[in-house]
Amino acid sequence: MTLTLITIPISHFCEKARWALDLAGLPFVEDGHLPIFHSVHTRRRGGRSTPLLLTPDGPIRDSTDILLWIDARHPGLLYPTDPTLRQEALALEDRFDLELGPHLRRLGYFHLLPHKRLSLSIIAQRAPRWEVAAVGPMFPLVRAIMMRGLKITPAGAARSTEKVRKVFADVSALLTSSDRRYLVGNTFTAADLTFAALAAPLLFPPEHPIRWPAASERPAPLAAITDELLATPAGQFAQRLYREHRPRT
Ligand SMILES: N[C@@H](CCC(=O)N[C@@H](CS)C(=O)NCC(=O)O)C(=O)O
Repeated sequence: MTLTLITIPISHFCEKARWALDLAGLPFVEDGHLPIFHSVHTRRRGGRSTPLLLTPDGPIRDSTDILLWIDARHPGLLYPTDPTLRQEALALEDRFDLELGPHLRRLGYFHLLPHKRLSLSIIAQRAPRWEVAAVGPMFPLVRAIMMRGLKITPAGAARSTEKVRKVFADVSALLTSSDRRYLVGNTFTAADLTFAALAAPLLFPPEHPIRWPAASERPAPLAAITDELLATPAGQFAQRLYREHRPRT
């Protein structure tokens, strides 16, 4: 079975799918592209956003659907087999997809995109050489399209900061109120994987497949948010999940 995962490699939704494929031990080829450039490839394959998984059953267009497709082949790997716990894991995953993913992305790009060299050092990883060569001179245009598409404004970033803080506070409360090691039941599930993968671009876990800029290169406001989130039980939890559950690619 040949699997291809079309990604924007820095995308945290792509990391969610990539982590799940790695966890299942399913071999796949990552076809990574720069933002904007990705759409030629996703549209050609019947999709739009990334991740897009090309399987013998057809394209799978959403990260949660990709995890469910993997789970159908490896029952119990990502979702508990107990129906109540399974629903709990799916509900948390949905919440993180809606309330953490887009807001953390807006916040991260808000702090990153003003810095061209730093931005390129992150978003150009795992992309084809010609795209990397082309994006240099086009960067102001790419940045403007991304800022408009993702509604990246100071007011939007401030709202997104509060949304991210709220999710971290809720996850911290869930973990500490019942002294849990995982969010659902007592095993690692899609809920844990989703939280850690979607939080990663602000926490910079070293086990992540992207090579992060050194702490000294990170813009000060970004570093301050990272420090704040890492000091929470939820931030520590995400770091532990990367250490203990993220297979090396
Ligand atoms: N609900 C989707 C969200 C995926 C998503 O937002 N992907 C972004 C990258 S983080 C993307 O590809 N955006 C570009 C586009 O939509 O064309 C999923 O879980 O897969």
